[in-house]
Amino acid sequence: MFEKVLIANRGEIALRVHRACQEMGISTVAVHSTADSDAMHVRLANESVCIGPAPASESYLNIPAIISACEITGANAVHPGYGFLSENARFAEILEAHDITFIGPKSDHIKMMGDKIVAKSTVKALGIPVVPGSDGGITSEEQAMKVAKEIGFPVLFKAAAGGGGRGMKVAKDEDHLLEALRTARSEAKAAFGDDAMYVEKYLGQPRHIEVQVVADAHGNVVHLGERDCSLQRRHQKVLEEAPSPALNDAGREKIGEIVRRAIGKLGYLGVGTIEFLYEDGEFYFIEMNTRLQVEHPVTEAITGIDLVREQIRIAAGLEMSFTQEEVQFNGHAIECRVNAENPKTFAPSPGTIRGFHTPGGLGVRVDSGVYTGYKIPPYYDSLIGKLIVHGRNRNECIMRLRRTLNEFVIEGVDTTIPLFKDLIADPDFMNGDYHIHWLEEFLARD
Ligand code: MV4
Repeated sequence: MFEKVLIANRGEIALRVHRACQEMGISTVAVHSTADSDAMHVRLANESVCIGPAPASESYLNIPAIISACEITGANAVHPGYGFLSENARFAEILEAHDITFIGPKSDHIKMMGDKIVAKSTVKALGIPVVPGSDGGITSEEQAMKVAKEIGFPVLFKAAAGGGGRGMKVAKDEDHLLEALRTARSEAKAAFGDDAMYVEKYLGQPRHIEVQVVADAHGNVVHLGERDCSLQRRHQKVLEEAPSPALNDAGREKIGEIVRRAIGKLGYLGVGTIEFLYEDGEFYFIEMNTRLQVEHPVTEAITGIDLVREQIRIAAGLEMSFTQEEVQFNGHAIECRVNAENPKTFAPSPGTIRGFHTPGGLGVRVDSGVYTGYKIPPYYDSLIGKLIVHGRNRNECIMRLRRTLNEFVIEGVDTTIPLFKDLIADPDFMNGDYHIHWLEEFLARD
């Protein structure tokens, strides 16, 4: 097992990784920018290294500085958290070249899933259902028109280098196809320097359901069920829950086993998430994430499995600590992403936290890197913390969530807590009756 792990991240996820390491007897190294000298992840870690100035491009994304921090401290492995360098194949390769273990999948798989066209054709060949569309990329405007007519309008153009909603355009009919394709292409070129595109049937009101997998180097592959992440605003997830209100045990078992078989054939290593759109009882693959995700705690809550611990075990060459047969899904969990933002306008609200009291009690988890007196810097994302609530069933979970939102005190900055109080009181939410556009419609109501 590793003696020392460097955590190449900040905020709540850096604390999350530190906690798993401590429980495994592993010493931790925090890295931080000059803006984060007083951050909790720096205080908690066994050692810390300043890796650069405030902008992430010069600190948390600064590969040479992070490699130097490993060499200075003698760290044997790096956990990248989410965001920043977590899906950077080159970072994983450079670490390996320095005999430092990247706690994550093989760089080939990161690269493969980073190209959405390659990802889609790869998983399709492994038996995962995909959205009907161009098999591979668009080769000409004529071919794009031919495919669109075959699958039927509306269609959606997507960038191979995209993800997270950038470089996408809907064409509602034949007359708008070329305009959509050309606009999507130029946006992709500007955003990613790569204008490779593919086209899919546009699904109008699907849910976003993702399946968690874990695979080790000994041939064990397990699925940990799904998370429903349909409640998003501008491609940012706001609230996630597990299990999905839209799925029953048979549906879960079916998609879980399809994913499990595919991931086994792929020879994937570590934790991963296969994202689907779900409409009219059918799953359609959209993307695979090769990292630990922000919303992983809802899966931990209903399975009792520590995903970061498993990541570290697997990276060290050990077997994962459970089998598919041992996985039991227990009750219901909901996560709220509490951001330092105005709950109506979503304007960022950085500043000093003057008062901070987290809720507690049975089935309550708060993952946060802030404290009273902490100054939220303006340079990074606005996540203050995640409130994760577990109950024996969805109704108990929602009642507990309401109770904990009322207990949560954060003074000095605006937060999205009031939004969650409104959201969970809505009858559609209570009934689990929502889709990927529902939250934006809810927010547009007066
Ligand atoms: C789609 C879609 C409808 N039809 N694909 C948006 C981000 C990217 N990861 C995939 N996305 C979508 N792909 C087809 N064929 C609608 C979306 C989409 C979306 C997906 C998941 C969660 C929120 C979303 C919000 C808007 C659009």
